[in-house]
Amino acid sequence: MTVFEGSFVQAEGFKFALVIGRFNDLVTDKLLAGCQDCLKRHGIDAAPEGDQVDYAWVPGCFEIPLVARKLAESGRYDAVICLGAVIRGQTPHFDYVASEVTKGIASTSLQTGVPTIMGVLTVDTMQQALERAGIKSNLGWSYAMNAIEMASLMKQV
Ligand code: INI
Repeated sequence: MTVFEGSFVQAEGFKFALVIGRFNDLVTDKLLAGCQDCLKRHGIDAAPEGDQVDYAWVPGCFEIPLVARKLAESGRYDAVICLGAVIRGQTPHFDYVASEVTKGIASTSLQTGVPTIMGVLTVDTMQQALERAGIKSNLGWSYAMNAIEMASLMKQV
């Protein structure tokens, strides 16, 4: 029997792309900081001028899949991490944006074979978003862990 399991201790050589939505950047800036902190503490040079992590900023979550897919197709990255925040308002806009970004990230992963991490918060209020972006925990950290784990796992399977 073979058990495939991603490792968190051999992350040094990985290359990642981050795609970050500017919409709700009070939240996405904090997710990004958590994500970078985790990458650095796993031995990855996350500096924008370094050669291990590239950054792409997009207007909002709706635009994330297009850019994530292009980066994944380049073949340069072990994983792509998507960071965004969709916060429910008074109109159905939330549902459209949340649905498209979720589907787009899933199809990017499946169609390119590059792990594409769904680091998009879909919440009802700004309070809930901030609680997940640092007030309580910072899910940006977890999304970086997910990327390391999947990058490692994909090298094994
Ligand atoms: N984009 C977000 O990232 N989060 C949101 O909460 C949001 N809402 O609610 O409107 C949002 N809208 C912008 C959208 O992602 C596109 O950038 C815009 O529609 C242009 O295509």
